[in-house]
Amino acid sequence: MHADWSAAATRLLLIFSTPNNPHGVKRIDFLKSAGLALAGGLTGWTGLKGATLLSDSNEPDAPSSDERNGKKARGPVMLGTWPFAQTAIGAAWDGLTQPEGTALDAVEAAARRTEADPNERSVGLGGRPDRDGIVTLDACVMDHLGNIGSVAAVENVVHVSSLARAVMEHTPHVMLVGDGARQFAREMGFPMEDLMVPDSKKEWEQWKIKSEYKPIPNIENHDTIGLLALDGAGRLAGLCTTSGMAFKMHGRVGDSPIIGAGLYVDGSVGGATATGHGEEVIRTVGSFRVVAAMTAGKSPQAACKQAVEEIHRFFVRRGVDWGDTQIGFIAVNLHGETGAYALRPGFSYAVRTQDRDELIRVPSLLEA
Ligand code: SD4
Repeated sequence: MHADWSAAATRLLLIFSTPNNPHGVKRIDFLKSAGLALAGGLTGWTGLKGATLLSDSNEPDAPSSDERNGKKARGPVMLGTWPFAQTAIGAAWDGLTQPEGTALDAVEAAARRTEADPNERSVGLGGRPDRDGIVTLDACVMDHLGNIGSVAAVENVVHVSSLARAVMEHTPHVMLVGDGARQFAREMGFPMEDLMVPDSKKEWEQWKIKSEYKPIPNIENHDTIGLLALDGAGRLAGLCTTSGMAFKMHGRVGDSPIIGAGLYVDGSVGGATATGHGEEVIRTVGSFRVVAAMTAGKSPQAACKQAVEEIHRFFVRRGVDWGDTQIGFIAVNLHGETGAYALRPGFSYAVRTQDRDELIRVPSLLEA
C-alpha cells in the first residue's frame, strides 16, 4: 500500500517538476492529484479518476440509499418551521408526491405559498419592515448536489425564494444583495411590488413611538419559514425565506440567506434549517453544525439538540445576556427521519409524510 501512494506521488512530482511537462499539468491540478494519490495510499484506494475524498459515493443525481447504514432513503417527506409551514407544505405536497416531483420544486412551491400571503407577516408580501419603514427580504436555497443560491436585503420582490433559485440556476454566483439582487430580479422578469401592507405600516408606526429594537422570542418579530424536503428519488433540498427581524437596521442581514447558518443540505446525509435570532445562528454556523452532527451519526433529533446545547455553551462562554433569545432547528436525514430542538419553549414545526400531517411541539433546552 505504501508503495502505491509513494509511487504515485513520485510520478506526479516528476511530471510537475519537469520543465514544460508533457502533460501540461497545472500547479493546482497537481496539488489535487497529489492529495488524491496520498489519500489513496493511506486508504488503500488507488484510482485517480476524479473521485471525491469525502463522500460515500452516492449517485450524484439521485442518492437512493445511505450506504453508511445500509438503510433506504425514505421520501417523500417534507417539514417546515412554525405552524404556517403546514399550509405551505400542503400547497407543495401533491407536486412532491408525483413520480416526477422533486424536493427542490417542493420547497420552492411551499415557500411561494407563504410569501404570497399578506397575513403571514414575517415572510414575503406583508413582511415586517425595517426601522426605516422599508420591507427587505432574505432567502436561500440548496439542493442535494450542493448547488446554492441566495439573496439578501431585497426590496420589492415577493418571491425571493424563486429569486434565490434563479441566482443558483442562472448566474455564476451564489449570492446577490440589495439593489443588485433587485436589478437581477427585474432582468429575470420578476414583478416589482410594494411589500408593505396596511397592518405592517400601522405596527411600524406604533413601534416608532418608542423605537426600541428588542428581539422577542417566538413572537411576531421572529418567524422565518425554513423548509426541507426529501423526494421519492432520495433527493434533498432546503429553502429559507424571511423578512428577518422586524424593525431591524436598514441593510441588516440575518442567518436565513446564509448557507451554513440558516440552511444546510448534504445530499448524502441530510438537511437542517434554523429559525430565531439570526446573529447567533450566524456566529455559530448553526445549520451546518446540525448536519455535521448527523454526518457523525446522530439522528436529526439528537443533532438538533446537540447544536442547541453547543450554541448555549457559546452564550455562557461569552458571558452575554441571552435572556430572550430563541434559536430553533429542524432537520431531516436521508432515511426520512425528522427532528427539531429549540433553546426555549414555544417553537413548533410541521411534518408531512405519506402517513401523517402533523404539527409538532419542539422540545427545548430551557423547558418552562
Ligand atoms: C433572522 N432568523 O433574520 C431570522 C428571523 C427568524 O424566526 O428566524 N425568525 O434573524
